[in-house]
Amino acid sequence: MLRKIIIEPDPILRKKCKPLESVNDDTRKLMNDMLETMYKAPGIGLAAVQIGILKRIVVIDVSKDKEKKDPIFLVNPEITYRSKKTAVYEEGCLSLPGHFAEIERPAECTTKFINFDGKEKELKAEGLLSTCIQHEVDHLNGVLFIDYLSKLKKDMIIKKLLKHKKEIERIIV
Ligand code: GNR
Ligand code: NI
Repeated sequence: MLRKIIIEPDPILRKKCKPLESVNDDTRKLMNDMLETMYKAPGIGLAAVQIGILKRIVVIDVSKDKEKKDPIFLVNPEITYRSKKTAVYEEGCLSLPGHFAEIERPAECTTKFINFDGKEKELKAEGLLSTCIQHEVDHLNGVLFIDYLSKLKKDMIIKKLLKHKKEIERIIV
């Protein structure tokens, strides 16, 4: 089932998400909905909070080939290692449509998480996957990439998004 993606500014995106006690069929159903919503957008990652569910769940697929899907499901992800070396990527966010910025983060990270089958796993990542994992874990803590920009740039983006939201509201109502 396709879900609606929440756009900034929205207080939901600033909430801290709750860890899951277990992975059951409802969790798996939700993860499949998240994946469908992410592919349709299209995006390379999605946190549950972006569809209004305050749980620590993330889906990611950074595979280039659209034919060969390679989804990753992360429940209760915890970054256990961050490299000193950093990398800069041009980041986008499905909750900040039309806005992009270069963000510097640790180049490599290791993440402990529970997978689709409910098993505990660890994943060492570099490149775009590493950046994406850090971007998604930020979502679970109510953090967006614009929080790393100057107040001026951040406020400008929020203002534009708010204007865009109000215009859409005006058309619908
Ligand atoms: O689709 C997305 N692209 C992206 C590009 C660079 C760094 C992070 C991302 S994640 C983003 C989808 C999204 O908003 N995930 O929360
Ligand atoms: Ni995002």
